[in-house]
Parts: sequence; structure tokens; C-alpha cells
Amino acid sequence: MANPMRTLLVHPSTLMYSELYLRLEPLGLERVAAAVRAAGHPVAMVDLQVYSPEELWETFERFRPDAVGFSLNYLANVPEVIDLAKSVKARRPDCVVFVGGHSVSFIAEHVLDEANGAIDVILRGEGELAAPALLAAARDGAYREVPGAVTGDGLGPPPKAAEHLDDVLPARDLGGRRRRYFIGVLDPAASVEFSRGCPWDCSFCSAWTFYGRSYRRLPAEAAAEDLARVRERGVFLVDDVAFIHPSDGFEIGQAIERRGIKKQFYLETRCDVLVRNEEVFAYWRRLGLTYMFLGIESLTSEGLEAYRKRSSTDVNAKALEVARRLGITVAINLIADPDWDERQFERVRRWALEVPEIVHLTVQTPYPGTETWLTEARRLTTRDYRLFDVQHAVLPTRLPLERFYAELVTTQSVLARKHLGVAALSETLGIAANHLLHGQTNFLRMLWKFPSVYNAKRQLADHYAPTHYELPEPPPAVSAPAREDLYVHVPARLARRSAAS
Ligand code: B12
Ligand code: SF4
Repeated sequence: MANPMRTLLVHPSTLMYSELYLRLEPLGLERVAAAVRAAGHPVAMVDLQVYSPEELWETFERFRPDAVGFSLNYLANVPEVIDLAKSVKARRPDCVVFVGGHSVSFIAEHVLDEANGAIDVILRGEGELAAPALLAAARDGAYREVPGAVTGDGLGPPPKAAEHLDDVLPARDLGGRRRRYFIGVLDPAASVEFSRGCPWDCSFCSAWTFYGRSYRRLPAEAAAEDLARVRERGVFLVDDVAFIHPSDGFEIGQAIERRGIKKQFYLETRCDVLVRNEEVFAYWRRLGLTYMFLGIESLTSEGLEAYRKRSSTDVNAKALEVARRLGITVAINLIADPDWDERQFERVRRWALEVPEIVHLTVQTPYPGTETWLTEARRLTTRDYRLFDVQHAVLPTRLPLERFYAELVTTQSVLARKHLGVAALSETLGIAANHLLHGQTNFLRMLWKFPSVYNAKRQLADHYAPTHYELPEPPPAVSAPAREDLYVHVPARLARRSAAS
């Protein structure tokens, strides 16, 4: 390699309100790190979820990078990343600063402007091909030739998706402090990706717009190879929707069995997929599938319709029956509509106490890259990035905001008490004691932190904190948004059509 670029990759710190339940390894950044390393560049990585800012700057001085790349999957992390980029430039103005990840891909030009010269390039879309291409171009500053690049001088060619997900496997060796990663009782937990993308098109979600409604998966042997490299017994599967095709689950499962790999798995899937493909989930139950997220989102048909969930309340109920029959612990997500009053919160509380599942409540939030950003964002009451974390209301609430948060927090604590309260206490303490024996305190800390994190006054006060960076002005509201405008990776069919015209 003629011009190796010493590259430091950085993940921002944990989101305040989710830190309670999880802290997961930065898998996307580890995949980018592997691709950069495979291209011959020396790489270091710092995850601010588990390292302090002081430790980041120590690594910066010791490693002396030529380039620093930040991961920006979550909108709420935008202010932190812009400030870090400014600190890098203040320390070393000639260092190339680049940023990539899910959320930043939808608002690249705006973030570039807000950073006021501290960010040289934003790479939209997947990073495995883009990051090495950027580093190859960096010495000459020829960023405009890099797929997905957005610079002060304009846009590069469209982003390119990796053809084979197994060309690189995540550089898990670069992180350190892996015992700090956990999700609920899976403590510690590693993250693994078997497939990428989602063919559905829910109106509140940007997973499908990012990947252009595509779906790819790792070959079974590569998936098993990656899993074999993971030391932790707990494994969180980051796939948008696990086992859409039963054959995917069976082939990967058999490859895992052949290697004698034994893990405890946590995954996320859709209710209709679980009902349709029960046999593959039953098989995975035998392989160690213990926990599952199901996005139910709404308890009413109108709600499901509005979110274009393409599922029904019947199918959702059946999915819960299937999971119960299989003995899989389910965490359900419901979306709290800012239009809710006390009655709807009460209805959710009653329902949640009737079902054995863990219930999470998140607040409906129009993110750039979603259809709701185009239909709802005009009504935003704030553009403060830090409030776009699905725990704050950024749309007008029917109840006075203070009352809305009081209801939200009451509901969150009812839901939490149900699982951490008297009935669940003996089981919870058993799990906690077992973790302590193994020196794992992440889960135990979570048990005590709840009241300080979920606090209606604190949530309200967040709205009055000084704002230094804001989301872009939303575009004029439309009732039927053009999908082509939303995609980061444009679906092949649309790309062919626009090339032909
Ligand atoms: C798995 C997942 C989770 C998991 C684990 C999250 C974690 N911390 O690891 C769980 C279920 C726990 C979770 C929780 C939440 N999530 Co989530 N999650 C995802 C999901 C489905 C996949 C992410 C993933 O790991 N992908 C696999 C890896 C390999 O891809 P990747 O990280 O995107 O990295 C690639 C690119 O982004 C890029 N890239 C990434 N970093 C960098 C850096 C550089 C320098 C470059 C060049 C490129 C680059 O290259 C990588 C390789 O191609 C995404 C949807 C999606 N499909 O992206 C939502 C998503 C990211 N989550 C979302 C949300 C809202 C949340 C929550 C806030 C929800 C909540 N209930 O509170 C929490 C917050 C979690 C937290 N950080 O504290 C939103 C983000 C919205 C936003 N605009 O901010 C998304 C987009 C889903 C959606 N609704 O549309 N999440
Ligand atoms: S919410 Fe789930 S099913 Fe719907 S588009 Fe997003 S990833 Fe796909």
C-alpha cells in the first residue's frame, strides 16, 4: 500500500434513556474497521459507550491518526459527534474527519453545514466499501469520486452496497471492555448480524429506506464462523427481521450445530413472520433462542393501518401464543401516540398487566428518512436532536406536555415494576446473583437506576436545555410522499429505470 492512513474509528456514548436496558457492541463500526484494515490501513477503535472522553484523547495522542471516522446511527448523538469532530480539528487541523452511519445518511448536507468545516466528508450508506475508498482518495482530497461521499463541494456517486456480507467479518478484537456490553439479562452479550435489510415499508421506520427495501444474508458457513469467534455466551442478533425465509434460519442453524456452538440468543422479528415460520423458531429455541423483540406497535387495527404495519391484531395475538408455546420470553414494543390522553395510557397499562410479556413504550417520532418525516414533521414542537430518542415528545401532545410525561413515566414504571417487582423478584434476584458471581454488574445496576432515569420532571426539563444544534427544517408536508426521495441505497429496479431515462 503506497499511502496507508492511520485511522481512528469512534462510536459516540450511549443514549441516556436506553442505557438502562442495553449497551451493545458497535457492530457497524467493527465491520467498517475490518474493511479499512483489510485495505492495509492501521486502525484503532474507541467506543465511548465503554471508554471515557479522556481515554479517547489519550488514544488520539498515542495513535496519531491521519483520519478519524465517527459512527452516527442515532440522531440523538449528532451534537456529541459534531463537538468531537471540532475537538479533533482543534488538536490536529490536517486530520481527515469523516462520519458515516444510519441517521447521518439522511441529513448529510445539513450536518456538514452545522459542523462548520470540522467534518470533511460524510459517507452515506453502508461503510464497508465507502470507508476504504475514502481513505484511498484522502491524500489527494479526491473525495468527490467516492461512492456515497458528501462534501462541502457537493456529492460523489450514489452509495454502493456490499455485494457479499461475508467479504469482511467484524473486527471484534479492536474494541476491548467487551464485558460491558449487555442487553437485559443477557449480560455480557455480543452482537451478530445474519441478514441485512427489510422488504416491508412501515411508515415510522427508516430501515427499509436506508437499504432500499433490499434483503441480503450471510452464507451459513460465514455466519457460523463469525459466531465461533464470539466468546460471550449471550448473543444479540441485530437483523431487522430475523428468519424472514425459514431456509435462512435452518441453514445457519445447521452450520452452527455442526460446529457445536452453544449460545443464548436474543433476536427481533415480526409477528407475521413468527406465525408463518413457527417451525424455524422452534428449531432455534432448541439452539438457545431465549428472548425475542416483537414490534406490535399498536393495540388497534387503525393504529396498525396508520403505521402501515401490514399485520393485524389477530396475527399479533397469535404470535404471542406461538412465543408462549415455544417458551420464548418476549419483549413487545408499543408506540405511544402524542395524541394519547389518560385513557389510552390506562388501556396500555391494563393490557400490559394482563399479558406475561415484557412491554416497552416508545414515543412516536418522525425521523428523517421515514415517511412520517414527510407527513408529520411540519408539526414538530422542537428540532433539538437530543430529544429525538423516542423517549421524548417532539410532536404536539393532546395532554399538556407535563401531564403527558407524567402518564408516560407512570406507565413505564408500571411496566418495569411488573418485571422487577415482587412477583418477578425471586427470579430477578437469582439472575442478578448469578451475574455477580461472574463479576457482571450491568444488569444489576440497571435495576437500581430506573427511578433516576425515568422521571417526568427530568424529561420535561430536557426540553428547556440550551440547544446548540438542530435538525434541518422539515420539507413542506405532503400526504403521499414519493418513496424515491427517501432511499439512501436506491432499489436496483429504480436505479435501472433512472439510468434508462
Ligand atoms: C439492532 C438495532 C437495535 C438494537 C441494538 C442497538 C445497538 N445499540 O446496537 C436494539 C433493538 C437494542 C435497538 C435499540 C434502539 N434503537 Co435501534 N436499530 C437497530 C437496527 C435494526 C440495526 C442496527 C445494526 O446494528 N445494524 C447492523 C450494522 C452492521 O449496521 P450499522 O450499524 O447500520 O452500520 C452500517 C452503516 O450504518 C455504516 N456505518 C455505521 N457506522 C459507521 C461509521 C463510519 C465512519 C462509516 C463510514 C460508516 C458507518 O456502515 C455499517 C456497515 O455497512 C436499526 C435499523 C437498521 N437497519 O439500521 C435500528 C435503528 C438504528 N434503531 C433505532 C432506534 C430509534 C432505536 C432506539 C432509540 C429505540 C428505543 N427503543 O429506545 C434504541 C436505542 C439503542 C441505543 N443505541 O441505545 C432507529 C434509529 C432512528 C434514528 N434516526 O435515530 C433505527 C434506524 C430503526 C428505525 N426505527 O428506523 N436498536
Ligand atoms: S419496523 Fe420492522 S418490519 Fe417495519 S419496515 Fe422497519 S424493520 Fe421492516
